[in-house]
Parts: sequence; C-alpha cells; structure tokens
Amino acid sequence: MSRTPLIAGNWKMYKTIPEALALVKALLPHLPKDREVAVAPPFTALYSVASCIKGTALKLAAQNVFWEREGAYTGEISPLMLKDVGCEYVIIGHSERRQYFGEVDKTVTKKVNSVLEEGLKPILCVGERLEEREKGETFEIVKKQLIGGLGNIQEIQKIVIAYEPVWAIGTGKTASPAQAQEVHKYLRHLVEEKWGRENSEKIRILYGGSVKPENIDELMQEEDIDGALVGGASLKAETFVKIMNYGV
Ligand code: G2H
Repeated sequence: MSRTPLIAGNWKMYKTIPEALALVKALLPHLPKDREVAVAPPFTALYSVASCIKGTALKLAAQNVFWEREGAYTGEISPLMLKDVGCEYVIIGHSERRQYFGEVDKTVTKKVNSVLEEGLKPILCVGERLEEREKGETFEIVKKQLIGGLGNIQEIQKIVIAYEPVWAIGTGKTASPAQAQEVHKYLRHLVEEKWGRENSEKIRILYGGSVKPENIDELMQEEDIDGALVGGASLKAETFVKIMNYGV
C-alpha cells in the first residue's frame, strides 16, 4: 500500500507575520512533487501565509482549535474560522496542549468531531512521557489516546495520526527508527482492529520529536512511518527544505 508522505512544520509560538512570510517564500521554490508539505503557523499569521501560498502545493494547518462553530467563547478559534482562512489540516491533542492547557482525550474527541464536520483534516497527536516508557506503558498510553481521542468516528480516512514521544520533543533526543516503527506498527494495528484493514493500510502515521535533516532519511525508511511533524527544524527554511526533500 503506497501512502503519500506528509511533512508538516509545526511552528508553535514562533514567527511574527513578516517572519512567517519570509519563511514560506523561502520554502515555495523547493516543494517536492511526490509528497505533501504543510505548515502550521501561529493563528496570527494564518491569513498572511494563506494569501502567500494560494495556488501553490503548500498546505496550511492550524495548531489547535475549539470545538464550537461560533459563540461567546472569548479567545477561541473555531473550525469554521480555520476553514475560512484556508486551513486544510488541524493539529489536535499535541502534548504541549495536554501538558500546559489541560487538553484531555474527551476534549480531543470534541475537537476531532467538529473539525471533521467542517471538512477539515485532524492531525491527532499521541505519545508517551519518559516515565511511562520506562514503566513499559507506551502501548497502553498511545492506545488510550488514540481510541479515546477518536471515539467512534466514521471518517477515519480523513485522520492523520502523529506519534510524538514526549521525551523526544524539543529535547534533541529522537526515538530510534526501530523504536518509532514499533509504535507506528502498533497504532496501525489498532486502527485495523477498530476500522478495518483497508483503512489501516491507508491511514498516515507521522513521527514527531526532534526530527532534523540528519535523521529524516532513516526514519522514512521504516515501513509504517509516513511522514513527520517537525517543530524546531521547521523554523528555518534551510533545515525544513532538507527535511521535506528527504531521500533526494
Ligand atoms: C514535537 C515536534 C513538532 P520538535 O512537538 O510537533 O517538535 O521537532 O521541536 O521536537
């Protein structure tokens, strides 16, 4: 089964509008043809980046969302608004949201459902913390987050999963390709159990956690790794261009 790889840059809370525009302008001439590339700027830069990449193959993603379509929810951004600004993907349940902003599987499910209702594609993040890995709980944790986060959704084909071991995020420590592959394979097996073989073969599972030009090639050689969610190394054109053109 061939799955189109997806390389997504998660800019987190970095980049003013001029900085965001300079970065996407530097990426555009280097977009690969046989794979998808997306960037997730902060909310404040979405509109400017959307205008700049219009008509190109670069896709736009948001880093978070609220589950209501509209209403008196001061400070929140809805799926409708993300669609309106030109997003195709929405990152949901990133470990930083879970760690600092009280995101739990229940809120993840609400977000996933509301994003699907608006015709957008969720990138659902799962991943264990260091102490959980050391206690041998990795599979249990990612299962809880995956099944708990997706609930009984029907549109599994629109979901992208991102496995991001928390101990590898922004720490410079990357899961070895074998460690990542083991969890990706397990996640695909979970999708097969609940949504069937065909869906499990089609679903894309990205790896995230200190991805850089030096490790992307070997990660992408693993059978169940279908792309990457890149944080720090997506903030500079030089490194992100190398990552999205891995293997070339
Ligand atoms: C994980 C990743 C991007 P980094 O959070 O989502 O960040 O590549 O900096 O570890």
